[in-house]
Amino acid sequence: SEHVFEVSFEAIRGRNYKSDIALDDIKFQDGPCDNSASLDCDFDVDLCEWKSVRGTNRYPWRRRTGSTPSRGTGPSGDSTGSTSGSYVYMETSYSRPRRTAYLVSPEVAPSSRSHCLSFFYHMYGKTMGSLNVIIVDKIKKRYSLLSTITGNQGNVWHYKEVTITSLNKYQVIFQGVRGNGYRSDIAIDDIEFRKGTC
Ligand SMILES: [Ca+2]
Ligand SMILES: [Ca+2]
Repeated sequence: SEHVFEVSFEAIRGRNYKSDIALDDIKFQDGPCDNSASLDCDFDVDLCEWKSVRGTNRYPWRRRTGSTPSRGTGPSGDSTGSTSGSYVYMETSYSRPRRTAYLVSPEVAPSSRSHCLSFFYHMYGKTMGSLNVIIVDKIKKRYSLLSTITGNQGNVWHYKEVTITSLNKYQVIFQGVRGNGYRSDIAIDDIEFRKGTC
């Protein structure tokens, strides 16, 4: 509402004295409630609430089960070691150096408290590029780089945690950046987002 308003709780007594009603811990803050979006996703069924946005790379982030089509890059299963589970990845064949693709979260409500974003990443390949974790402040339209991982990290899944604090509503963005060759497939799995610092 753009007008001045009041919020009131109306308590109505029941039939007899066994009707006490209690309230506690009322909070009031700007923005939608904190449970508006979930960032958690294991990518086994779909992209959950994440959106794949093609940047300059030939392919956007997409789900995959088993290994990626090229040898010498990409995982051979998802982060649980399962060849039936899925992950999301950026395919880098038929592309050029420094080309990008974006995996974008739903909007997260502002909060004075921190959140912990955790995820697994797989960055195997001789010509591996970079994975950047960015938050975009939806009010100030400002982008902040929170984490960057660059180069060949071996043929294993790694766990990563990033603490996020924002007083404005925001989105989390994973930016994949292709390296100098096709051995640059970047994969992500098991994103979790919870209250508190990491
Ligand atoms: Ca998975
Ligand atoms: Ca490939």
